Amino acid sequence: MNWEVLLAPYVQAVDELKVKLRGMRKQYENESSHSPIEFVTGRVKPISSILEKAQRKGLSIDHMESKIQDIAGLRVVCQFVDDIYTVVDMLKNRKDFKILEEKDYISDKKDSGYRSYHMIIHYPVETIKGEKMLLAEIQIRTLAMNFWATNEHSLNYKYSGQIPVEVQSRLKRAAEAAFRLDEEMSAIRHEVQEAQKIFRKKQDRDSRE
Ligand code: 0O2
Repeated sequence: MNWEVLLAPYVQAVDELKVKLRGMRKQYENESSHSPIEFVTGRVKPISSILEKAQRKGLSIDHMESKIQDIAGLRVVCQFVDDIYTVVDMLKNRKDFKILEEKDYISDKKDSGYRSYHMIIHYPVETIKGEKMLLAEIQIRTLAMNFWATNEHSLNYKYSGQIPVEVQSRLKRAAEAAFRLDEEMSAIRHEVQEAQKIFRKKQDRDSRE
């Protein structure tokens, strides 16, 4: 298996999608309006994780590309929960990829406490051999959801998926706390946005002086 060849279109897809999603944020910035996108990250799944997932799902090498939907993974992090749905609507209106599946783990959180909105897309990549359609996953979540998921992911890695019960219940409490944090921030959203607008104007003035 030549991994470099197999993964090259995924590297290209992640690079292109990062530029496109970051471009959306930039356009909001240029218009001095609140961006529903705080930041965007992307990664190609490490080979060891692809193999581990293929083994866990009992997939042969031939079926990996069609069954592992997150070899190319993008993450859009937002300030407020409402921003997530604004981003979802914007992504639905785009013409450069097709949405195959949506999973709303926000209204329907996972047992672990995980919250996030997932979109599986069909994305065309131009290669020297023509167009290649591939799957990519876009995860959209708030800063609070991201903080929780990043920490839980590290703990899962540390404990090889067998997080001790005591730590698990703390994580569940932390997930609820993150959820309440999002709710409280949503309640003062307009105050926060106004303050950020004033602050941005001040920064613009300072940079011109
Ligand atoms: P990584 O290391 O982030 O790439 P599954 O069969 O459950 O593993 P599936 O069916 O492809 O995955 O889709 P699902 O459940 O929507 O999860 C896809 C990705 O969402 C995961 O990829 C994680 O990135 C994230 N995710 C899902 N559930 C959890 C969770 O409980 N905690 C955290 N921290 N992240 C989660 P990978 O391949 O598992 O991991």
